[in-house]
Formats: sequence, structure tokens, C-alpha cells
Amino acid sequence: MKPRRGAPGPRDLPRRRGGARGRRPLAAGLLALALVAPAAAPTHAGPLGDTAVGVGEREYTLTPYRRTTPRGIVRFNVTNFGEDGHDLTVIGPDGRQVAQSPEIKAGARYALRVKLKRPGVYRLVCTIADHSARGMQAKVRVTSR
Ligand SMILES: [Cu+2]
Repeated sequence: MKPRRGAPGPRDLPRRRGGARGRRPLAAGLLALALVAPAAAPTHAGPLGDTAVGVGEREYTLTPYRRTTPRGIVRFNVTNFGEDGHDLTVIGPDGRQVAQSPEIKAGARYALRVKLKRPGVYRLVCTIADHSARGMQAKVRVTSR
């Protein structure tokens, strides 16, 4: 005896709900917009949006590797190439101190992250002993973009 195979009845056929089907194209459209929008934004500088400014220090010079930077978060990557300890102090256009690193030992590095909001000329100095008077100072211009 052969087993009988019945033809599938109407209730075995997969059914789709019209409602879910009808909504899908709109949802896909919104998703596509969401994916496209961020790609249009301009990318600047580093992965965190910081602008990196390298600074070399030695007896008795202080050298930023770029003279201008857009306003916003700036990361001063300081390397002490000298034999004495140095610091990096940032002074704003109004003459006020904006930020200061600790003393950076000979051969050491330090990243000083600071928000420079106002465009203008900022001074970079070393405040240890008479280093600034001996030449450890420089200027960096912060631009409005
Ligand atoms: Cu110094």
C-alpha cells in the first residue's frame, strides 16, 4: 500500500498580511535617509573631532608644528626634546591662562587637551624658571573655522 499524499489545501499555503507589507517601503526609505545623512557631514582632524597640534620643547625654544587651528577642542601633543623639565601653558587672547600641563620631564610626552572657543591669537609658553624670557614662547592663531 502506498501512503496517500493529499494535495495541499488552501489553509497550508503561507499567508501574508497586507498591513505589514504595505508599511515596508516607507520604513526602508527612512532608513536609507538616516544612513545617507551623516556621510554628508564634513570630517575634520582626528577621530574624536580634536585638532592635533604637535609642540616640540627644548632649551630654550617652544615650537608648534602648525601656526593656525580651527576653534574647538585642540590637543597639544608636547614632546620635551631637552634635558630639563618644561611645561606648556596656554594663554588666551585676553591674557588669561586657559590651560597648563604639569612639568614634562626630559624625553617625555604629554597631551594637553583644551577647548579654545574664541578665535584670536593664543600664546604658548613654558612657565618654569626664566624659560619664557629665554625664548620658550610661541603664538598660535585660532580661526573661526
Ligand atoms: Cu621650560
